[in-house]
Amino acid sequence: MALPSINPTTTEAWHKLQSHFETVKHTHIQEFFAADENRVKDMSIVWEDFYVDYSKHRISNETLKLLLDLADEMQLKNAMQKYFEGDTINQTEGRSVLHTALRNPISAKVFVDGKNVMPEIFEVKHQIKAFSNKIINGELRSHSGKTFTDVVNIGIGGSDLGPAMVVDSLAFYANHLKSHFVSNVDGDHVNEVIKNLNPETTLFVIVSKTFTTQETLSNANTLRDWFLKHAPKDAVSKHFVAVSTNIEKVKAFGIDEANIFPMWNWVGGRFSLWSAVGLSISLAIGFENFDKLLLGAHKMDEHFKTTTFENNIPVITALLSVWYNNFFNAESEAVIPYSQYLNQFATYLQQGIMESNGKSVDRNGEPINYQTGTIIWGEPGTNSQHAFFQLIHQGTKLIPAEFIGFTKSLHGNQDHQDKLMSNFFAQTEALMNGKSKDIVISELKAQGLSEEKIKKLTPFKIFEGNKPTTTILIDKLTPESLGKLIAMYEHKIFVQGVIWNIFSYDQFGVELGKQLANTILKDLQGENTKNRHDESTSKLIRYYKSKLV
Ligand code: G6Q
Repeated sequence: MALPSINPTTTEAWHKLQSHFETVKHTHIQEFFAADENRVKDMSIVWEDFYVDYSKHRISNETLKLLLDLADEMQLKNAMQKYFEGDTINQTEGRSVLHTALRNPISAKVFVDGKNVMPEIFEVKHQIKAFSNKIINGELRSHSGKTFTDVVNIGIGGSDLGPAMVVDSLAFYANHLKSHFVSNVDGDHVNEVIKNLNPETTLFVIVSKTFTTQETLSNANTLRDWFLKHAPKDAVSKHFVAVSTNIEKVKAFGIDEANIFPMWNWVGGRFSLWSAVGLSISLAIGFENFDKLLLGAHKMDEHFKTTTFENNIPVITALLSVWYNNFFNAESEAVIPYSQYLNQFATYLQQGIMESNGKSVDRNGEPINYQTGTIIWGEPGTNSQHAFFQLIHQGTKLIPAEFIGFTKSLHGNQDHQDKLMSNFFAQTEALMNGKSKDIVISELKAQGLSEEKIKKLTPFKIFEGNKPTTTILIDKLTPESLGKLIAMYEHKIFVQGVIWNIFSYDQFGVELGKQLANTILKDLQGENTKNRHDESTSKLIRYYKSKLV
């Protein structure tokens, strides 16, 4: 059954939010604090090992109430039920959206077309477990009898970003296998990776839901050709495995059926790391850790499903984002993890968030007259403080930011950890409070500057403050807590899609790129096509070809 189609701007809550916005848009967060001594208590959520403080936002209790009313009017509760129960909420592709089922316990029952899918999910999980255990402990060996040393994940988009981010984020838990990721069709990518590989001890995992993706198949072919220069033909079956829904195409590539890890079309690419797409994760950190990642995500699913909206982390973070996007007209959001391990986290989120909610047609197929998908970006602190923080502090744009930190460091160097976290706390404090003219002047006076110099410098040294941030403080970066964090963002995406009345689970914009490149490839590779391009493109193609001769 489909989700209802309601234009959010026609709801009562939206109208009230609009007039409420006019009354609070200039209020400083400090004024909200001054007016409410319970603010931190009321605007923070403690759940398991997560502490989420959203008090440093440009909201009052009234704002929050109206945003929650908006969620009710948009029938969020009902939509959530449809999401978890496998209704065809990906309506434009006629599919359920069931990445949540992948992290369910075996006792759960989830039906797709009248069939409980939990048994097959667990069958594949056992296959992942058995295979990764055997590769890690050396039971499964290379064609020449050696233990594997390296694993290459060949995939792109959803078949690359999730596993690559998790493997990187959980490097602390990694075993002896070295992980590599080849994604770009740029041949320099695959060739750089090849430089570090020994064909005799390398396992290749081809990940492609459709097994038709140009980038992945080109890279897989190049790696197989390279491999076969060093090994006999029948060695392919020992060194190449695949994750796909397209069993026939995988077999045609030369991979044994026993080496195929199935997935399902009710798992969207960008939400697929919990399926066999996560095989590279299981190989890198062991199945037990992979399972803990899934457990963490499942706990977040339960939190999302069962917690009242006012204490519900994905619901609150999504509504705050709607508040800035649709009322303050903020264009982007920053995600700043204070952990070097989460170096790829924002890049990973960019796909999930921007591919899902970058839509301009509503669920009736009508053009939308309000803003949808936010632009998401970020880099780890403290590095980013020395890069783009200037613009967040003193630029002209409003950029709400989510700060993610961990109370314990993994290697246990407390001096570094205290320094890291003092920056973490200091930044959100400074973004909120800014620095007033009086303080700037007294600081400059203390430095002994002349009256004239002080007058000149003061405007540049003032920080307006009033920059909103959410602080997400987690005990420790573990497979389980990372699973919770990723699932939190998955549900945030879902909630925003419901509020914006869009279909979050298709990606026709991505598919367009796949078609266009195939057409131009024929022109580049000399086929005498009758393809017509605009003047600019035709000239660019001619120029490119002229340089090749
Ligand atoms: C994700 C998208 C997209 C997809 C890639 C790879 O939601 O659909 O990023 O994951 O295009 O597709 P294949 O797995 O089919 O190769």
